[in-house]
Amino acid sequence: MSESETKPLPASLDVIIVGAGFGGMYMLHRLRGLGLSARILEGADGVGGTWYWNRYPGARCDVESMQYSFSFDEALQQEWQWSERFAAQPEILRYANHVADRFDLRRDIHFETRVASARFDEAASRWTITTDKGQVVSARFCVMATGCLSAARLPDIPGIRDYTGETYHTGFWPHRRVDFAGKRVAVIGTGSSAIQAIPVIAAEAAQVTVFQRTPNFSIPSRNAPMDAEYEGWWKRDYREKRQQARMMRTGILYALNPLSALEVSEEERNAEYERRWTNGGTAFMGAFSDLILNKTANDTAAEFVRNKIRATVKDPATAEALAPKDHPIGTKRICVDTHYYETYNRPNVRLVNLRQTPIETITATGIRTSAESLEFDAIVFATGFDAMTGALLKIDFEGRGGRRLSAEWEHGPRSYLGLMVAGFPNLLTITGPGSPSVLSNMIVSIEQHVDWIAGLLGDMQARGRTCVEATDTAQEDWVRHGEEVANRTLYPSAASWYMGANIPGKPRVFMPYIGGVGVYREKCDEIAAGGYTGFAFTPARVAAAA
Ligand code: NA7
Repeated sequence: MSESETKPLPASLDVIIVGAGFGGMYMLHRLRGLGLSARILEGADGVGGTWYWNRYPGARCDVESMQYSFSFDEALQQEWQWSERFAAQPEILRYANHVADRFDLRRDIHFETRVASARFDEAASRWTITTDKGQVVSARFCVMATGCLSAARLPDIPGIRDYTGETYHTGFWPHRRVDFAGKRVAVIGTGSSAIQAIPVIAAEAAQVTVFQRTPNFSIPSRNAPMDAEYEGWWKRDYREKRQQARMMRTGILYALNPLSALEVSEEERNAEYERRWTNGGTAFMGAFSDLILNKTANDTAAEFVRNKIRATVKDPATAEALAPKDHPIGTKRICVDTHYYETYNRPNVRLVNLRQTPIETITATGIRTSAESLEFDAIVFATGFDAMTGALLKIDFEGRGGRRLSAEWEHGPRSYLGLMVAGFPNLLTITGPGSPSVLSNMIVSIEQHVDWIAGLLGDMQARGRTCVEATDTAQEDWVRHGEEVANRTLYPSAASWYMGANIPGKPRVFMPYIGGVGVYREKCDEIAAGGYTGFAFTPARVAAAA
């Protein structure tokens, strides 16, 4: 009998939180502090969210560990020790479990329980939530902590069900060691997950064949064991450094060069790129201030990386196929790797360029392209996620007056601040579409949203308010503002998952807010300080409690 089966779900609560990743866990902790009754419903049998599911070989965070961790508790951040500059999945999952234990969160988490539907009862101002096990719970608030990259997606390749060998998806990797020794392995996809997994699989398998549709830009991580001096530098004044990170564009503290790539000489420009390439990681994109704004500036960085690929990969045709040319660098999430390009120099690794020879079908024993039939013992799908909206739209939400979230978002997600959707009172989304979320250090954005939501709920409690809803006007203004800011950048020019472009039929809308984490935080704080402008409350006017 699982832990959840022994623990009855109360019929009525103040708050239901969906998801026990970092967002859900911190939300529960904050709500306890407000004296609200809350439970988390979680589909997995453990905490960790993304880091519970993405157990593929080589899975690692692309934000440095000193910054990819909670900042809300000084003792926690001082005591926890990361072993590497960029933490690997098992260590981050250990950290998630440590947080759950340290703050005694498990007693309020119902594992192996998924939400099937949620209906808002206007008369009672409450959500009725039904789980996949048929349990029904009534809650005043529903907080979605379902993650932005949690609805893993298998491609629509003909014959996919006919294959009789082993299959894996990087986003729901089995919870056991997968043994590739002596096997012929196909990897479909070349996004962040594939780029991390391929070098590790290639070191073990007999053969690895990578099926690439679109190449991505990847920067070496230069991962290394944690440097004690560097850790000490962070921990000496962790609070202040975290505060600085919160105000950065991406929620990551690193040196952003204020200069334009076009106002320095070619020599200076390349020296800056070289310095950042040598240091490793996504800070490469901070080399100049206009890399995501100006195509000519961007081209200089893109060509620098293409030349690095050409210098690394020995076979010129493979190097050229790996060098991205159809999107500006950084407009699809930049990848961070450990020996990715070098892996193509191994005799057991081969790249199949699907632009030249597309996959026709998956067969019982392998993959057939327009040029050849290949046999495999295992196929790894590194084919990504239905990003940002996928996990939310899996739940049948019915808001005020029978409004359905799937219908409201038919032409793309619309929200106010990525926190609430008009027509869906008392429903809050942590790092929802319309907030910086996937363009940021997720833990920084999670903490900001959770703190803001806790502030809102505390304020409502103090004023005796029972219901909050984003107004249609505030939502429309926010969506328009989000579009305007996105259109000032090069981002919308790429067919990325930020745009919904990886899912056939998904509306092409730039989903995250690109105005910057610091700017966004200030807006949210200003809105709260102004009495929550753009939100309507019931009762509408009440004095603050003394
Ligand atoms: P991504 O970045 O969405 O990558 C998915 C990859 O799979 C990408 O290279 C796709 O090529 C490829 N793909 C998808 N469908 C197909 C089909 N049908 N045929 C061939 N190739 C296909 O997902 P990841 O898991 O790597 O990373 C997601 C995020 O997680 C990442 O940004 C980090 O934030 C963590 P395409 O580009 O569509 O041509």
